[in-house]
Amino acid sequence: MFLAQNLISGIIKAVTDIDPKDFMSSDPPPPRRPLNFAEAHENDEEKQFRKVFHQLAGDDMEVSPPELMNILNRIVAKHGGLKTDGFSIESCRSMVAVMDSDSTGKLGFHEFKYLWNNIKRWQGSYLKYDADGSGTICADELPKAFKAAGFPLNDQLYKLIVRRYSDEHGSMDFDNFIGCLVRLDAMCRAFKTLDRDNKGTIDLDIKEWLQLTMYS
Ligand SMILES: [Ca+2]
Ligand SMILES: [Ca+2]
Ligand SMILES: [Ca+2]
Repeated sequence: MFLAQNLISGIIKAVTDIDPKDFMSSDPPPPRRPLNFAEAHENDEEKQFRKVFHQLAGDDMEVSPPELMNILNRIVAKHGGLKTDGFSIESCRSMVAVMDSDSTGKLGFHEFKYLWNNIKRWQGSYLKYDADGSGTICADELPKAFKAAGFPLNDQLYKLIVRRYSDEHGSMDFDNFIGCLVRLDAMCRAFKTLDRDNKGTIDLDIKEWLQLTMYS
């Protein structure tokens, strides 16, 4: 109990000087629409993306965690500037969980497109802020890269993120960078949704807390 209190007051201390209004978490994917309606209103770019999506997702038209792992690892293998030991199934399960707005256990077209656009954007920050060209984001490159990605945190949170997502030398490789930002983005989005009166605080009971943390 004492330990838990310590941990919680530590977390609260770490986050009090942060204003959630500063976070640019992206808007949630739009609700699922009837397929015919959705397809009839798509522009060329979306139609093109839907074709690619069908190939990646297979006949169920949903991307499962192993499918996501396969897709991401094929892409990073082709890209020399991104150091990574590959996306793990665990990190792909987590990404699917936090993006799965309609609780199917997989990513549908809009959920996937949303994730995809974010990964593309964050890949840009990764390459831009890898100042020494090491292929990884070191601890001193991290604040700039995260700020550019839309998340101005404080020193304590950056340290905590390095402890959780970087290697023993403080370097974060590409799969960890993306895994971390997908989660950070989703958690900020969840916070904003729950903070209905926009006061910067949320009120959760144990059931809501577990629903949020256990499927993530
Ligand atoms: Ca599938
Ligand atoms: Ca889904
Ligand atoms: Ca670097």
